[in-house]
Amino acid sequence: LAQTVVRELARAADRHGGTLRHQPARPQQADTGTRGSDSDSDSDSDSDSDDASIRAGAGFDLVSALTGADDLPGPAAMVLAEVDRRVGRGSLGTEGFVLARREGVTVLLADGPAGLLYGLFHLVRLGEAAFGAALPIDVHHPVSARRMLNHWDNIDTHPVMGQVERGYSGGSIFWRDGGLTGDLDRVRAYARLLASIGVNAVTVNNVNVHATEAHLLTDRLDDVAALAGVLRPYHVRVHLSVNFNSPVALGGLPTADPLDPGVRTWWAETTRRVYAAIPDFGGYVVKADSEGQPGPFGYGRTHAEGANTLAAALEPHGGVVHWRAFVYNHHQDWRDRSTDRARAAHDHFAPLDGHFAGNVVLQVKHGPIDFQTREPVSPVIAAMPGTHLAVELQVTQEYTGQQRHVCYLGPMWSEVLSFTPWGATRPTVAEVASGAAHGDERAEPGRRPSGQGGLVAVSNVGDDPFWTGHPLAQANLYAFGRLAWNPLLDPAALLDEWIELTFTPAATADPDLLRRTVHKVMDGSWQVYESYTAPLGVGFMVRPGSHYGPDVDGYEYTPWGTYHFADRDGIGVDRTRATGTGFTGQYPKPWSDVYESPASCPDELLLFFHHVPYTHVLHSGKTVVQHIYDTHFDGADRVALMRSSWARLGDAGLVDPDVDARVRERLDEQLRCAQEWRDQINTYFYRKSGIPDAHGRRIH
Ligand code: BDP
Repeated sequence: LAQTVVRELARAADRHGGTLRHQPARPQQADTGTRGSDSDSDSDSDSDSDDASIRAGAGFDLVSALTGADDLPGPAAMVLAEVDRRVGRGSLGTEGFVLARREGVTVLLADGPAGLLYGLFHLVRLGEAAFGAALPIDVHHPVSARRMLNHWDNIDTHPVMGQVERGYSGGSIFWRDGGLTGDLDRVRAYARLLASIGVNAVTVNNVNVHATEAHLLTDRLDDVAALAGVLRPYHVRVHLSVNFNSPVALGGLPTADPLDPGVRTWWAETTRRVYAAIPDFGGYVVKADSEGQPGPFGYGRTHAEGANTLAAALEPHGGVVHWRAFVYNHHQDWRDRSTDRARAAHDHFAPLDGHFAGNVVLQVKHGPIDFQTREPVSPVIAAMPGTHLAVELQVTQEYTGQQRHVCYLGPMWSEVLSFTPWGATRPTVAEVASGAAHGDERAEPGRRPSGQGGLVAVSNVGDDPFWTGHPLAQANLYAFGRLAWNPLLDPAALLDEWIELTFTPAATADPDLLRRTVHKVMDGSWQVYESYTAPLGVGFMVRPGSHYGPDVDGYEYTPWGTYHFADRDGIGVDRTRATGTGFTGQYPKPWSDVYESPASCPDELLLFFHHVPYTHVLHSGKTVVQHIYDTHFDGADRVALMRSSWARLGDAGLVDPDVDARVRERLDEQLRCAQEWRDQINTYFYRKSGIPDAHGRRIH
């Protein structure tokens, strides 16, 4: 890792025309307010560094100590150094760093190499500002300890799902031709990319663990170790998705009952071998009793009993189990309006709060259903104060345009992370996920994270030359990493960062044109996508299986639990306590009351919580059906504008021709598809309701 830091530093210095002088790590005294009193314990110090101290916040004299030090190997534009690792108030933590610029020298300090690495990428983000005027002391810590990507990659190509389940960026970046990829350089480049956005953990296989991939845990472990070796220098730990039935499938045991002593021994032994091969292995991710995956229910056990068995195997090695809360009945009777998929995760997991081991992290999708364009925040997030919790987002755009549509998700995630489940101003979802809401430390930028939990996202990267299929979908990966580091960051500002780092500025009469146009195309693209797809939070209406393009009734009479209940009189799912499924009762106040009444329910979630007549008047003043017509006409028109804005950029030669060609091709498809959505949705609701468009537009 240290070598990586030096290499990255050289690149950063190069990029900004700076001179690089590497200051070798030297023990440094952490100032805990008793400066000097215990400095003798660091007697291996080889310099006059006793003068140097670090105090986050007030008083910081290391910069002057270093710039004035005579042991520097010559004049320096930048100095990086490790301070000692003693924990105490004001210490930086494994991943934190502090940055300042004084007297022409940029100084970056961290407690260890990971912090230096993150600090270097921060310097790259700052660009020339890092080497210009003086910079005040700026302390950075990630808010969440674990910032993880889940790759839904298979080694083999699945007959229906392809190689990457819900992947829209070509094949897997890790696996090819039935084995480990031969292109480890690309994995290395990916690791670097992940480090640059602060991601520090990945799973390298699908949560649906098929037969071949199950063997990564045992006889194909060498491949995982090889990947871990490539990711390690970039401070990215490898985790594995494992199959709950592994003791039977791989171990030949007669059962996978988590309370069976033989099963427990099998997990302990298998895990010991994993750590022998990969000492910094992160842990397991488990999808159990979900969509056909085996789980503890098969043995009459609870999910806490299941998770704790795997946790016990990992515990001696410092590993964690990410146990997914995505558990629901996918064989539902669609005629039964009282069964509600939205309720399932809370029904299963809330009673288990407090029963999970300390190294279990319950991984909860941000919404109660399944990564729809608009959902309320999952009530599970507020229901588990005694459980470590990670919030799961979907960077891969399964339900948001499959990387053929521009849909910048930063604003959606920012909304989710800043949502306050108890109504008061604090804590936020981000604080619950970091562990701070229920721990003793607040999760704020500038303080070290305390919990096991964090933020997880399903990756959108594959072996595509643009990494993410749609070149503009890279911004989603970027925003995820940055928000996982600091959820308070502004998504529009993140887009600025990404634009600055991604596009090479061209000499033009209007140097800001590129930035302005990319903002114009992307800023509101989530709302645009929402406006031409399923209305007012009702969700789905997508083609079954592929989940791309419109099919209003595609899931309506299926067992999957995703219905809109449109009939001649109205639409929406009644999830109230008074007359519906009672789902609103899973929220604490005030949300349980806010969502219970159509009068207080936010418009954008109305049909998620209520079944209303087409003539119901929204807070906006429009009827539901007129809202549907208006948003669908408007959404398709806005895509046409996005397309012409982008074309002007390409015509002016402001983007690389390959990128331009790919984005144009995708915008053509987005426009075609948005019009298809518009026409099907509008026609469907016109025919159901018999209510014409108030503006006389043509609807069939
Ligand atoms: C759904 C996807 C499915 C995943 C599942 C999951 O359609 O492919 O396996 O989520 O999260 O959205 O496990």
